[in-house]
Amino acid sequence: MPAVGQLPVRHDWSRTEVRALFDLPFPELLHRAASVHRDNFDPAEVQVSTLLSVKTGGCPEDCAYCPQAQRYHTGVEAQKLMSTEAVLERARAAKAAGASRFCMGAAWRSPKDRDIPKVAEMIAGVKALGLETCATLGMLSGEQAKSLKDAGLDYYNHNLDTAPDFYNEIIHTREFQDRLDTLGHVRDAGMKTCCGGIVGMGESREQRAGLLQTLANLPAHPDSVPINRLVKVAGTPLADDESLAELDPFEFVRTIAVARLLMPRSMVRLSAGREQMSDELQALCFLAGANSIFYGEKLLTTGNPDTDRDLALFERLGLRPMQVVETADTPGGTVHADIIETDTCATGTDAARPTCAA
Ligand code: SAM
Ligand code: DTB
Ligand code: SF4
Repeated sequence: MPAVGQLPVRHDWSRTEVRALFDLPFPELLHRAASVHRDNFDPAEVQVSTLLSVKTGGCPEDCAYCPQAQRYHTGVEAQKLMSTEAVLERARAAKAAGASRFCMGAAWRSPKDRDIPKVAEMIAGVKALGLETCATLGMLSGEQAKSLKDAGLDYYNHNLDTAPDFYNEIIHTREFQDRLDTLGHVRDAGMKTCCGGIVGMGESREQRAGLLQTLANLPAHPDSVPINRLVKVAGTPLADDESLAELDPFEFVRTIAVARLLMPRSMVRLSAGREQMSDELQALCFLAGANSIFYGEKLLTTGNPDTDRDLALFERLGLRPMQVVETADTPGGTVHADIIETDTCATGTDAARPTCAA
């Protein structure tokens, strides 16, 4: 069992402090992040999630990166909500392939109340297979969050996406505050939060620092922090913007490292964009503290590395998938074998425990 982290979990990071971490010499930043990573986790373990789009395309929102927004012409074919049996078939296959968490995504601004029983049935079915459950369905009301929790939902993914002061460049159909409100409903319902953002959308380093600062200063650190590198899909405004420069790969690694330093006990997920990354870049991300990936040949609508490539990468790097175990202390839930002592620190109710709080 790795030692419990020596650094206290803080929720009061200033922008100047976060920016100073970003500005460290690269070797120094990586050394610090790798040290904090091993203080809190076994650095050879990577949590493996599989993603399935259970309702694709036709979304009314205007997120400038998203291939599923109806208003952009991206070639994504809209599909209605899948049947529970079809979802369970995919979940069984994901489990057989070694995934420990199954995440269901829907291209909704927010679910309608009449959608909730259907999604609840899927969640209960996936849970019964012994997988951790995660969903990302857009904005939720407090009542909807409670219903999903009652159905057995472990994690809810809802991203801040970018810094508060860059947000209006990217999304106009909902406010930053709406996202914070949904995260509050998810925490209040007792679910774990999965919340991160996208980099490479033309934001500055200062704004990347702003995104991570906002995540780390939430009332509880997100249990999972997906860091997505923009996947440019033709037809979306960001892909069609010829003036948008590629993000320097080392800047992406810096973002992972700073996320690890600010949120030492969270799972930091190397999320969208892996298909376009070299093995060496991914290895640097694991060194910088990433310890979770999406596994399987598709994300929601875009590609992900072939499973063979991922298995070979794990083999070459000596990494192994993190196991989950059922425990009596987590009724209806699963806990990562190696993070039982630290995991609850990141949840709202336990954030005040002496070992968790600043
Ligand atoms: N509609 C729901 C919502 O927006 O919360 C759930 C699905 S949405 C596709 C989930 C997340 O995927 C977004 O918040 C964004 O961070 C990420 N995402 C979508 N398109 C992406 C892209 N082209 N590149 C990187 N990340 C992307
Ligand atoms: C997250 O932060 N990244 C995932 C998951 N949460 C739902 C989604 C990435 C989507 C990439 C574009 C696509 O495949 O449509
Ligand atoms: Fe819709 Fe979610 Fe895509 Fe935004 S990110 S357009 S809300 S599916």
